[in-house]
Amino acid sequence: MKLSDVFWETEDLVSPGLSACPGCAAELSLRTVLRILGPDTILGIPPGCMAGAGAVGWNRLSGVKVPVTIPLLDNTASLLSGIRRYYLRQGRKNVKVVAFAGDGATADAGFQALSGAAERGENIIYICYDNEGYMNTGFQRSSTTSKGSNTSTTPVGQLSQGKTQHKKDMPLLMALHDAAYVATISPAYTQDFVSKVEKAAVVRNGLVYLHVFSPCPTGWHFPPEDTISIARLAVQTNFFPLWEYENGRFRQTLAVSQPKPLAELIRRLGKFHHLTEAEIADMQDWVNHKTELLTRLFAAREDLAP
Ligand SMILES: Cc1ncc(C[n+]2csc(CCOP(=O)(O)OP(=O)(O)O)c2C)c(N)n1
Ligand code: SF4
Repeated sequence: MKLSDVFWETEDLVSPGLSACPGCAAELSLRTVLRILGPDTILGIPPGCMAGAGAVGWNRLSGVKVPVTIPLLDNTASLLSGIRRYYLRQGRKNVKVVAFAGDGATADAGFQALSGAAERGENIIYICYDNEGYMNTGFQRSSTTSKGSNTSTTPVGQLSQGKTQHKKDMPLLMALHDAAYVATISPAYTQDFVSKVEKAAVVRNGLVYLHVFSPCPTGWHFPPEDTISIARLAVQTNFFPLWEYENGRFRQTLAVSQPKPLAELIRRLGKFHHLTEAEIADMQDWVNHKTELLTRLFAAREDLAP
């Protein structure tokens, strides 16, 4: 689908009037995803910003215009597996059963359910919007929060310089589950975004996992109008590389020929304002290491078994 068709020829299946913060990338991604998947979709949105912001509906006046349920924080993939099986039994294989879940619900609380669903090959589309923390309850750290982040559970002060662990690599973990289709997605690269969601919509041989980089102006402390440029910078610094995995193979979908220094991204986010040059250099080393690992996986694709 061409970009112009996505935004002019499809219905916005999310009403106006959600209470997400201005500049929220998660809301933008939810709207875009639903435009592509269309009305034959059932959503599961676990507790978190997108459920709390009213995507599940306020007074029958606002919310998403497709059926939506709120699973628990920790059972989204199991609940949706059951719903998908029901539709398959009814012979309605084109009904898309989709999770739209925060990183806490995905990488921490709901990881066991998601891992099990991927291993069983449940035919659901699981989308994680990664705003790097439990944002709806006051910016607590999650396992996908970046190292050094100032959060309410890793506060910066005399005894602490923010989170001490690096970010858990959820998309890579899901690829290593050999899920049917895995992709990283950025709201700043919309054509790439659209192609991947379109691909996800027709997968029938197992679980789809899409990991969306989701800048959060409120929790990361940057101006709301900067959301897309922050998302773009994350790709251009190789902090959030764009790739996909299917049939046992990794493929880079956007090559960054001259990556920008990670410091350019870090200096724009208030949650990192306390970081020293040495700490930024440590994060740059981590990004370089990750880039090298992925480069090897992209190169090895011809050698991997289908
Ligand atoms: C088992 C459990 N623990 C805690 C909560 C309280 N709670 C509701 S929303 C939320 C934050 C979820 O974070 P995340 O999944 O990252 O989504 P975000 O808020 O960032 O959109 C928490 C902790 C809960 N609903 N269930
Ligand atoms: S706290 Fe962040 S993720 Fe949550 S609604 Fe606001 S901008 Fe979006």
